[in-house]
Amino acid sequence: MLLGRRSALGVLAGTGAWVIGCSESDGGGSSSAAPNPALCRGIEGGAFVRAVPFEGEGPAALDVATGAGLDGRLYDDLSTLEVGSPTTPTSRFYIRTRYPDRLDPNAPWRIRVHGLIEREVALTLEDLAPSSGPRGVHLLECSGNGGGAYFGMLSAAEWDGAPLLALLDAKTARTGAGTRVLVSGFDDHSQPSERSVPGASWIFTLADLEATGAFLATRMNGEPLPRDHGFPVRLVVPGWYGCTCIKWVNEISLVGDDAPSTAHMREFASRTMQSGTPGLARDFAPAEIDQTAMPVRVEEWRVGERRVFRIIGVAWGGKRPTSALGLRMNDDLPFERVAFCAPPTTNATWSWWAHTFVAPRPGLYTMRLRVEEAGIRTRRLDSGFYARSVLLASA
Ligand SMILES: Nc1nc2c(c(=O)[nH]1)N[C@H]1C(S)=C(S)[C@@H](COP(=O)(O)O)O[C@H]1N2
Ligand SMILES: [Mo]
Repeated sequence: MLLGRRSALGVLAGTGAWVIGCSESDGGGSSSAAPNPALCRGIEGGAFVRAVPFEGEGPAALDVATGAGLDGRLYDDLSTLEVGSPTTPTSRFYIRTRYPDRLDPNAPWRIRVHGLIEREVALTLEDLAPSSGPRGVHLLECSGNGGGAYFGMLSAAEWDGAPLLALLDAKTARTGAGTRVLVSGFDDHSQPSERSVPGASWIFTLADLEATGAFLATRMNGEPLPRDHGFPVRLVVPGWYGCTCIKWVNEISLVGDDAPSTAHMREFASRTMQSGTPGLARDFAPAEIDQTAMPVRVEEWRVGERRVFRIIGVAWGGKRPTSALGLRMNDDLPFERVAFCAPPTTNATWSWWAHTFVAPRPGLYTMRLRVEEAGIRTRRLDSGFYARSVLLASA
């Protein structure tokens, strides 16, 4: 069987062309790598030497919450996540904006629903309860993610919540002109922000809410939503950037086709790959996360007499699972297919992959990935956004 026990050399030979000193994979997408769960556990017959740090990233504290209000952050350390895990432990889930100090966690929560509906209503948490249930694992990524924080604004959790569109349909009667849904969250902080505009809100079409299955979340990884993640209720829009996942949701308004975009949408226009900064909500494209991938950990191993690197990474975003992922260890080297730890079956969270590499020369290597399957949009990946560099010694 393909994935059965093999010698260390056999495992390596199956994952790259270095053994014969020339490239078999021409990057044209012809070669395919079978899933390789063994390589995701380690290099059989090899000895782990050290983790190799990424060059030109940080500095940033990882896995600890820092700052307050709109500038409060927690960057998660993707390099120490358990390989293969679909979720991030809640205590390490990234935070972008911390619990507003002007909110009272003990006050009863109400969501004001108004606008182009027949009668304004206030939703309580009790109103959400009947339609709340497990919504599965979904990842969040901040559209402002980047190397300054080791790309640690990417996390995944298992959520419970109530689908938003069905809730609105059950609790309100829309007028014909009410075609879009504005979701806003509490965003009043006593600390002035150095980087962000206060006020978080996004406008969705009814079709967006339907297609994504957007839901009002009240639980995360089996526990009530932590304060910093939107307690008591936040929006989760599966497949869209985190800036659309409004926390501390306190207002929903039915608006029309002529609704202006919000200040929050405009703040995030370029980061969600809009063309320009549209003044109308209807000129915003869905803030979808395209299929992408990056290495999260590079390890040095000793295999017999050789120095071998193991690259571990994740692939996420997009709408249909693909395992056609090519990695180029540097711009002067060919793309080679990476092996997934398990065949990717969902785009709701990341999939793990691994690869081995023997460096032909010592020095800096800049790793880039590409999707080698037609019809999959990869704008941010192809822009070089997720390229990461390491200093490697030769064999
Ligand atoms: N009320 C409010 N909601 C918000 C924000 C905010 O600043 N205020 N930030 C948004 C952004 S930019 C991101 S990436 C996500 C982050 O959610 P998390 O902190 O739970 O990871 O929340 C979104 N919801
Ligand atoms: Mo964000």
